[in-house]
Amino acid sequence: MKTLNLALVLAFLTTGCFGQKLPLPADKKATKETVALFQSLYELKNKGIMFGHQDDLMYGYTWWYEKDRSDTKDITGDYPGVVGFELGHIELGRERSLDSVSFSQIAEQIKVHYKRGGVITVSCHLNNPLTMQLKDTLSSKQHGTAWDVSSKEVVSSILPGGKYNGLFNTWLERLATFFQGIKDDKGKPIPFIFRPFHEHSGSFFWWGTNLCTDQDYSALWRYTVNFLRDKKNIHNILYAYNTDRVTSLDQYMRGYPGDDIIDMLSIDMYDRGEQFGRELDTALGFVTSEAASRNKLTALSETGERRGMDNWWSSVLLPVVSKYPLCYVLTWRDAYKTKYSVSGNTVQSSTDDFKNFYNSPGTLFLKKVQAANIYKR
Ligand code: BMA
Repeated sequence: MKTLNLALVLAFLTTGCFGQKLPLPADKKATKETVALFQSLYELKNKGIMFGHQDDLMYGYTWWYEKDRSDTKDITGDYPGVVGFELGHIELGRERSLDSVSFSQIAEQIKVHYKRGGVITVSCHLNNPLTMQLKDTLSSKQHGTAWDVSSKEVVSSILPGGKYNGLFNTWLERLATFFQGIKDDKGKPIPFIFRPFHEHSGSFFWWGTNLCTDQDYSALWRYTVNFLRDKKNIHNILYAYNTDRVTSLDQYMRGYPGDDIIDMLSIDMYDRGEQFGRELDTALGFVTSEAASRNKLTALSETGERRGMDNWWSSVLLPVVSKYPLCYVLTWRDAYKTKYSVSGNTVQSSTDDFKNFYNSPGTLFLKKVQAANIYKR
């Protein structure tokens, strides 16, 4: 009897309740805070959906790197629960990203957002390691960039045995060095979600579906994670698998690197027409149920309104996403004075609707995420 009681107490302590034991991240050596983040997000996805915004703390629609500023906060009085940061060009050893953001300021703001109790996600539009070595015969703007899809040999060329494997290792070293510097005040690694080689189902990046075989795409993922996790001993990363718009689970899973590599099944979908709501509904249906069967997290990791609607947040996005256990929805960057901004704040009515989204009981911005204390369990 005593043994049984002890077993029950232990079960309570490890699961936090008498329910099912919570799953763990793919990295068996994940740090305590990384495990806490994974498990908190796993639970939180059933309670509400976090709002995320790319580069929210770095610049906005009319400002550039101002202390504590955020377009989201300007409108709602609250920061996003999730902030996205972009590392493209770190591989080249540059000081600023492809969006002209300083990497040291990115590191600083990652720390700030972590200290506030928010979630960090990192994307990376890596240059094209193969074509950037070649002369640009057409002088195209995309030459040598992540968007350069002029060769189908890129992924195989950077895998072991490929001509540019050495170069790719150098790039991964640079990424690893940046990641190793992401620490809190006590010197502990800050956990974050990393979403490399994103939107695989599209063919607009050199790692896209039509640009490499599914086997090579999967090998690229495995090689990258093995490098960062096993070779460089980095254990504060949750890895997000990601596609662009897809219409079936088969299409979604093409090139999936495996449950021992991936922590989150995510999808990117922008609203470019009336069919968006239906398509998103279908896609989130199969992505979230697949994630549940594999004990993984889920997110709509990029989305945005592209039709000029002023009530998109409450009439299109919210009704669909609130049907599913998603950790977060993230809208892309408010590039300085561009057409699209987090709120559509060129249009007052859209800003008002963003406030409706903020005020919905189903959405979680930073204050609610802080209350959940996600890094401690
Ligand atoms: C894209 C665009 C680009 C940007 C890139 C990385 O979707 O916003 O202008 O350089 O993301 O942030």
